[in-house]
Amino acid sequence: MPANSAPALLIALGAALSIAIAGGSGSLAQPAGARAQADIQCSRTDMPREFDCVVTLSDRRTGEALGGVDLTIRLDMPSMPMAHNMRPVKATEARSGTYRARIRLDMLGDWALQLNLKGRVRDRVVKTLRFDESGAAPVDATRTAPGQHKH
Ligand SMILES: [Cu+2]
Repeated sequence: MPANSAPALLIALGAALSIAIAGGSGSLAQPAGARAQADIQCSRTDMPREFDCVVTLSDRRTGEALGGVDLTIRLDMPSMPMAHNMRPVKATEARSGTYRARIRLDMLGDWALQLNLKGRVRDRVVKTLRFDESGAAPVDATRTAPGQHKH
């Protein structure tokens, strides 16, 4: 048996312990390295293919609202990557952690909304929604097969 195995184990335990302590104290400060949980709800407006979206951002670990984030939304149709050259939409913060954006789609159907967070928190979350005349609902992205729609 190697003579140094016991000290090595102690060092490993010490490292694990200090990581746990650092992780615990990290929740007290704001969120360097915080990961975002995003919820999005879009509703139709009076304009064709135009929707008002409300995005709620929170810290995935602590559940705290993520205010003061620079949020931009990119739009793409998963069934036709790059087919729609949509201008990214910058969201405005309505209240802490709640952001609004009005989006105008080329067509109805399934769209992936890529939420790009910068500033206080840097992260990227993709939500796929199905937009139709009545509004928008979440889509299981794995069920969106290519080639399902034609232009
Ligand atoms: Cu399309």
